[in-house]
Amino acid sequence: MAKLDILTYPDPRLHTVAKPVAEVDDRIRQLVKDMAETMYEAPGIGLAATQVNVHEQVVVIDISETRDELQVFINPEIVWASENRKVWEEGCLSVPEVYDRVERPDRVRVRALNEKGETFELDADDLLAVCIQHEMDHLRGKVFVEYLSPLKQNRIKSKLHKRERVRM
Ligand code: GNR
Ligand code: NI
Repeated sequence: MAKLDILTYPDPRLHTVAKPVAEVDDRIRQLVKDMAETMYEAPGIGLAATQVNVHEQVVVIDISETRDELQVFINPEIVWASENRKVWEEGCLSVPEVYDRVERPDRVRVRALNEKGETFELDADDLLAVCIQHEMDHLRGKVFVEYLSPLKQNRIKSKLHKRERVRM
């Protein structure tokens, strides 16, 4: 097991588009373990491979209070999204200390592969729906702050550059 380094916005590597996983093999299962360890230690409720500079379509999520309900999504696709949208206050491990409101479909149906390479479908609402969409954005090279106004994005960039300089 290994804890991985998380890229910080505005690192250009966060805008890389992830490739589909060709085969769910031991290499991918090790990546899933390392990503889970990294997410739990951070701590966060989700992590996309993009954030640890691996550009393949792998996501881990655990929204449980007890932190023992790991969900793995390989090559996830949204097969249905509700017309109804909802605003949620989002944060991101790649954008430390920034929280802001993002509007997204409030329910989604996702199709993905599990760690065994089997296809499954899942209906998600509330926090799980938000988290899956947030992680799938990472795989497309999109960070949640890109939904905010250009003014806010510039403020966040300068705040994180300053933070970098003092090595917080
Ligand atoms: O830990 C996380 N919390 C969170 C809160 C609201 C909406 C989305 C998230 S995901 C985030 C972890 C992360 O950055 N995943 O990419
Ligand atoms: Ni994130």
